[in-house]
Amino acid sequence: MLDRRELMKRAGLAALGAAAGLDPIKAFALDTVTLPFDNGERPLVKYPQKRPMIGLTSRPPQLETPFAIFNDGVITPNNAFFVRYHLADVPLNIDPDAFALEIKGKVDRPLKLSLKEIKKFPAVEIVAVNQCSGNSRGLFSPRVAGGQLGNGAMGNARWRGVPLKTVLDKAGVQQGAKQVTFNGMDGPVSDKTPDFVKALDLDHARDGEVMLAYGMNGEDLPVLNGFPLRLVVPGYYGTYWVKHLNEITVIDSVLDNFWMKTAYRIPDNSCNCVEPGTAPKSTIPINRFTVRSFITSVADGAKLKRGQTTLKGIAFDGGKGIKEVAVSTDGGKSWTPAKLGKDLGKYSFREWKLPVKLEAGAHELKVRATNNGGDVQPMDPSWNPAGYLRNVVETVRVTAA
Ligand SMILES: Nc1nc2c(c(=O)[nH]1)N[C@H]1C(S)=C(S)[C@@H](COP(=O)(O)O)O[C@H]1N2
Ligand SMILES: [Mo]
Repeated sequence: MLDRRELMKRAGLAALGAAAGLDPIKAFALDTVTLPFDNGERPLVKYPQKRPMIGLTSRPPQLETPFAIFNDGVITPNNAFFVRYHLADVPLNIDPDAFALEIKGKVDRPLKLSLKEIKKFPAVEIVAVNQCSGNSRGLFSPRVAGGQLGNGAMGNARWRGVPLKTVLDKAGVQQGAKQVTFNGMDGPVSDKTPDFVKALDLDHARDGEVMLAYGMNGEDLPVLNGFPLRLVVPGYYGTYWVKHLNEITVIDSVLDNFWMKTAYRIPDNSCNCVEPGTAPKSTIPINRFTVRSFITSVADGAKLKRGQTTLKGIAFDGGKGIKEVAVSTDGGKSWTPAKLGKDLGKYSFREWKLPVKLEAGAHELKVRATNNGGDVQPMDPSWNPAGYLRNVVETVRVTAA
């Protein structure tokens, strides 16, 4: 017998599948927004389980979070969380009862675990930011190829699941194993496109923090965020956070497919950057987030009442944790430390607030975060050919009257 809740859930999934046959951007375009770069006009689109989101592509669906949502709180609601896919064959009708996760390769006991079995392992929770490597790519100058994203390809959620280590230990990793690979249920529409498979080094995969997550902010994962199971790799760019994860393989080599060896690589030097317009001599796989901060309470171009106002925003980094956020209201000449909000862990967005006084006239507001490792956001943007790692100090121009 299916209970009412389960029936509703299945009806929702069926509706999602039906909607996938349409072109959601044409069918549900509500309005448009303009991101702050050339050709930045985007439709606001409505997908099942999502509120209106900034549409980048429809096949596969790629959705950005409207930036104002980051001012509502440090946890990004599931229905506003960004969506990124590479391959057009997105699995929208997964039956959770038939779902199974396979663990195979260089293990003593290959496993096939149902969702029920996975949920029987002791659960852990972690608040962590997921951010696409290409977040803010549209702001690069000179412009770079790839999805032209504003700042909304990031989000912060409380993930619930099982440490990957638990499952790897149960399978028994063999001597000589080097990496663990992750494959999800989505696939290419043509077999010329390589399937999306990512890898982590074995030590990283077994660090106890990398998680097989089935829960997000107290609910099941939304379909478009990887229902029923995804990898969560705290502090690391979203490319490793494989969705609809159903195949884990332990290998005794280093994965050299397109997604590891060609795509998602950064210059192999101390700044992970090159002279704009040039190519790096050598590259490494992208890894941890750079430190970033944003003002969320006022938008660029806003008109404010002169006098006292409280600025508010978020900061995060790749896992050292935020040490300080400083704010400038005079274009970077002088800086004042902001008050940090509640600490939800070193992988979470950290709220900051600062009361400031704005005289009548134009002001350049800037925000700059420093992490516990002493990494600080640069005043000038650095550049790399793929448009990754953007973390220049953000500027918001306002007028007070
Ligand atoms: N199965 C699958 N998982 C995937 C991808 C994908 O294309 N297929 N894209 C990755 C990339 S590049 C990002 S940024 C994150 C985005 O996660 P989200 O869509 O839940 O926001 O998913 C990752 N996991
Ligand atoms: Mo991504």
